[in-house]
Amino acid sequence: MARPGNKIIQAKLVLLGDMGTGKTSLALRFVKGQFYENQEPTIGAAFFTQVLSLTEATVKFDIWDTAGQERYHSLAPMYYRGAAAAVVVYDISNKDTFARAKKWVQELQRQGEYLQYKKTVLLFILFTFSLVYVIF
Ligand SMILES: Nc1nc2c(ncn2[C@@H]2O[C@H](COP(=O)(O)OP(=O)(O)OP(=O)(O)O)[C@@H](O)[C@H]2O)c(=O)[nH]1
Ligand SMILES: [Mg+2]
Repeated sequence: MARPGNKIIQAKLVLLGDMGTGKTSLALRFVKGQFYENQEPTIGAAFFTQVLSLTEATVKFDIWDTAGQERYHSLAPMYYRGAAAAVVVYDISNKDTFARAKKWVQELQRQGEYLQYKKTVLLFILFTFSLVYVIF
């Protein structure tokens, strides 16, 4: 809930990474505090919102959770365009997903003009249940 009189920041956040690395699980944990062992793969992309009330400001997150399957790769620019931050996710037990994460970082750096700020916050998230708050 927004605090009365508090500054409101609207921020688009995009989750990127290989299939099965836990993007949707992270989003669901952040937004609903839930976890599903049999989480279905995302088709295309999923959208979530979450409001974070801080002392200085209230942050309204628009979260785009992209699908990691290769066939959806070409859709990605639609979701990272105008994003304030990108969270790149990989599975610590799967080396290939780390290589894929590095490719995402390179793509974001190449496509810098798509992003809202030149200085994009890039985070590598390990395969854990940690709750991630990205503030910028
Ligand atoms: N053990 C364990 N399993 C997890 C964790 N995070 C996610 N999973 C499981 O891993 C599987 C894939 O998780 P998803 O959140 O669907 O992964 P995703 O990155 O959204 O996958 P795509 O939508 O296909 O790109 C699901 O069965 C989850 O339950 C974790 O931290 N630990
Ligand atoms: Mg997913």
